[in-house]
Amino acid sequence: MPYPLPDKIHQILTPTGQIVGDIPDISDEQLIELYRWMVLGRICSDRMVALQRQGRLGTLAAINGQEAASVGLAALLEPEDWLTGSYREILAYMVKGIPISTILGYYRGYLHEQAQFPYETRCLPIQIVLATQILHATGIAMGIKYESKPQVVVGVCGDGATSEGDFNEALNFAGVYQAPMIFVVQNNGWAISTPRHKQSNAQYIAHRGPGFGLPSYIVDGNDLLAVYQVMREVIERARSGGGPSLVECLTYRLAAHTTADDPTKYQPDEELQQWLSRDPIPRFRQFLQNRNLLTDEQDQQLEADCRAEVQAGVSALNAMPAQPPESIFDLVYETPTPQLQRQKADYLHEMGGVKNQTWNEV
Ligand SMILES: Cc1ncc(C[n+]2csc(CCOP(=O)(O)OP(=O)(O)O)c2C)c(N)n1
Ligand SMILES: [Mg+2]
Repeated sequence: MPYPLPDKIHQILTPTGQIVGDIPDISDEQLIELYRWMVLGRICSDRMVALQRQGRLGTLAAINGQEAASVGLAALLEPEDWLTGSYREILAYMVKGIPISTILGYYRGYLHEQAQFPYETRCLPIQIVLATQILHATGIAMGIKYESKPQVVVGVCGDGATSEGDFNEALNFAGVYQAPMIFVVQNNGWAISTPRHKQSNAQYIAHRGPGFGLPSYIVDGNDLLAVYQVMREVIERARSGGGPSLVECLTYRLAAHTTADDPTKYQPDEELQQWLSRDPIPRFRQFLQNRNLLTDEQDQQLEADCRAEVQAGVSALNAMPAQPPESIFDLVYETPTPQLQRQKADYLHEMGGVKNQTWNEV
């Protein structure tokens, strides 16, 4: 059997702050930088939910609880590497270089340039159709292999998305073509209200990798150092021609599926409480404090700086030109059908002639 089945959960830092693995070779400044990304992600996610509640953004998915996996999967990517993800990857996209204002613009339904992911970031747009981004990622990775470039691709999806044919087909293609591709599954236990055990009878999603000939890893997704360490190994292997890998990050969403969801209808409170005690941010903060790398004052300052950064993103969003609401009718067909033209006219009539909404500063 060339690839032993993974049966070990990689962990470096337990929820109670115990060090149980080798700390990766990483500077003190980088440790603080990784922590800052997690704090920024949590603040940004909370602010986005508040903006949605005020009617200033559309439906969106909070990332609370998944900050360690999000930062760890993106932190080691080079500018030329590619990242494809779902609606749950906003923090990973930020780490890869997408401005906060661009993400906010997307969630306000803006389509103009300032709300689109810049090409230089090598991020594909946020994908809502589950697992399709994994096929796109694999296609890009196969292209990179064909052109013998030193780039890698990280494709991210949730546990629910792994039940799609697309995910499994992508694993097969990446394996056969030995594409420089890293599959990352953010297994947060739920696909809206469908629990993980109803997605697959396998104990771990990573157990699927060896069946496709891929080295696979199960990682404590709330342990930033563990995710970082595994990502370093799989990225280096892919970049040096060693082929694709599958990484399953065991994590949990501490918020609703989206702003249109009420998890109290299905999520057992004991489960939530258990995972609240594994929150990746206090765990990493404690680690930094134990190493005398972060005082309470420095932590407060870091948080204030992150709030200011998110606020700057909101201000940049408010300075963007508003999207004319009728533009939703303009982008479906090159030549609109008579039905669409009628709908557009009715819509504009209903809107009372209001074409552009303006947003006051918040
Ligand atoms: C192909 C497809 N089927 C169904 C949906 C509706 N849908 C949106 S999110 C979601 C759950 C996805 O769960 P998971 O992959 O675990 O990601 P998570 O939201 O937990 O991050 C579903 C079924 C969709 N967007 N695309
Ligand atoms: Mg999920």
